[in-house]
Amino acid sequence: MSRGNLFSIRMRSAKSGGHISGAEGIYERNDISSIVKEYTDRALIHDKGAADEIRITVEELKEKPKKISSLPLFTLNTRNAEAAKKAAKAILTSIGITERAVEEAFGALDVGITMRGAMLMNIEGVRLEPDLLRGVRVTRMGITQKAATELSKKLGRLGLNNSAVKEALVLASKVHKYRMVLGELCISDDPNYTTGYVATRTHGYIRLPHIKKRGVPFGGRAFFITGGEVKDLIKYLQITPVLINNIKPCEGVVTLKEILERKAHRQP
Ligand code: WAQ
Ligand code: MG
Repeated sequence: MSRGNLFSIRMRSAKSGGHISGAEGIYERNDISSIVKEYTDRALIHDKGAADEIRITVEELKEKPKKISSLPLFTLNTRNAEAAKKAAKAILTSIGITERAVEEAFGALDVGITMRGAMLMNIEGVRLEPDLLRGVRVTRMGITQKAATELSKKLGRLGLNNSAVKEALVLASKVHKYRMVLGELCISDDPNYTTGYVATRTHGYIRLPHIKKRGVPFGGRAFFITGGEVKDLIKYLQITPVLINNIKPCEGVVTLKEILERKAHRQP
């Protein structure tokens, strides 16, 4: 990325007041108009229907973005929601998150209310976000053009080069850079997108196919967090600009056993 000030560009679209889609990134001034067009087009053509309201924010960053690597990506061959939940539980409990907390998260993602942001849960499953209806939105993250090209290439080999995967990986990579965050569970709110993921710093970003049944119009995110200042965490998630400039390996299908064992090798 060349010098000059960078901009956070964010889009949110709605239809009859309900959320349709969102997208965001960090870009150079020269790219603003083409990105605004791309985001607008995306909002107008969506599985959930065409938006009747599109909000786009273009905001110059006052702070230089922190440059980080993406999490390594893996896929499990979970065949149904039950298998996906079992795998999520095995991975998240292996780093000290309680089974109860994982159950709480799945329960909250299944009540049919879609929050704008993520839940924050301690390892016992107690909710810590100040606004329980809205949650905490992660914003001001992006990926450099060079890293985006690299990521597209790596995902393309796996047949996964789509914006859902890329954007979720960018978001998760920002989130898990912060030490207070131990794990994440994500289920898309898009009725046709049935693959979710769990992420941890040690295991990486692990895709869980069939985590929900096709047609379910809600989803959500939970960040499992450990002791520390929640206010500072929220500030980091919402305000601190982060740019992915290096891509870690993106692998094909692996077994749960491999994920759990590999973690052991990576531990210091
Ligand atoms: N910050 C916090 N929470 C968010 C954000 C954000 N920026 N954006 C979305 N959420 C929450 C919100 O509750 C949504 O309903 C929920 O997450 C799901 O968001 O590798 O598409 O944008 O194939 O629907 C996973 C990709 C795709 C898995 C996830 O999420 C893969 C996806 P969606
Ligand atoms: Mg969605």
